[in-house]
Amino acid sequence: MAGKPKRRADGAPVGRRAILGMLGAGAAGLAAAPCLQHGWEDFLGAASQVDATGLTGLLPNPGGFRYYSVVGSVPRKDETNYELRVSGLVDRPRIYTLADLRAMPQTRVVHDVLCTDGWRVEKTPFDGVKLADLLDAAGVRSKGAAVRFTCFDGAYSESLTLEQARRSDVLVALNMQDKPVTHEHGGPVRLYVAPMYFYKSAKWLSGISVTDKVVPG
Ligand SMILES: Nc1nc2c(c(=O)[nH]1)N[C@H]1C(S)=C(S)[C@@H](COP(=O)(O)O)O[C@H]1N2
Ligand SMILES: [Mo]
Repeated sequence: MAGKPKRRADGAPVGRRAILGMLGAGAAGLAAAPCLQHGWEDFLGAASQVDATGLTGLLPNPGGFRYYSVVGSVPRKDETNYELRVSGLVDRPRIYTLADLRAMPQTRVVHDVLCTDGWRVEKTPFDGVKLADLLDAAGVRSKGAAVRFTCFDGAYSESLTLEQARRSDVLVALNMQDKPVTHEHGGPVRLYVAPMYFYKSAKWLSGISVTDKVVPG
């Protein structure tokens, strides 16, 4: 991971650590250095191991969050053009608008946000639709075992097992800190996977596809 950045067939870098804007090249190199274990773990316990240098505390850290994107510019979407496509191994594929999502029952999850780079934002509220509700509405077929998420940045993807995806603290989030998710934070709709490191919480969410196995992001 500290070696050559991976590239897609079209030449676009796919590394998730392209930290744009706020971090200079030196700071980005520092942030990219550790290759940490990702996964389903007690990240509160793991947090103390993440920032061994203490240097990340010196980096710009507005509101505790850092801006991440693997691409330089991301189109802006709002209620006029946002779409979320639920597809794959389901009986009832569907495209949701922002209004559709807002009309569904909303769930609030408050948890600490933790990035593998060592920063944390305590007790951050997110509100949105439970991913489980969207999966139930779609009718997951018996071969479905995992869920893949794609983004309208055109590059980032992530995935969960179906079991992880069905947890009640996994949201298709419309609000973050009691305001609509901003473009910078992946709005109008981002995934929020409360029990896992924040890299799982795909920003600019545009696709949810049920697959027969986990497709690594
Ligand atoms: N589409 C997309 N989603 C993404 C990322 C990204 O680069 N692109 N980075 C991930 C990582 S590593 C983190 S820590 C969080 C950062 O979210 P923020 O920019 O709102 O702080 O988004 C996650 N989701
Ligand atoms: Mo992250």
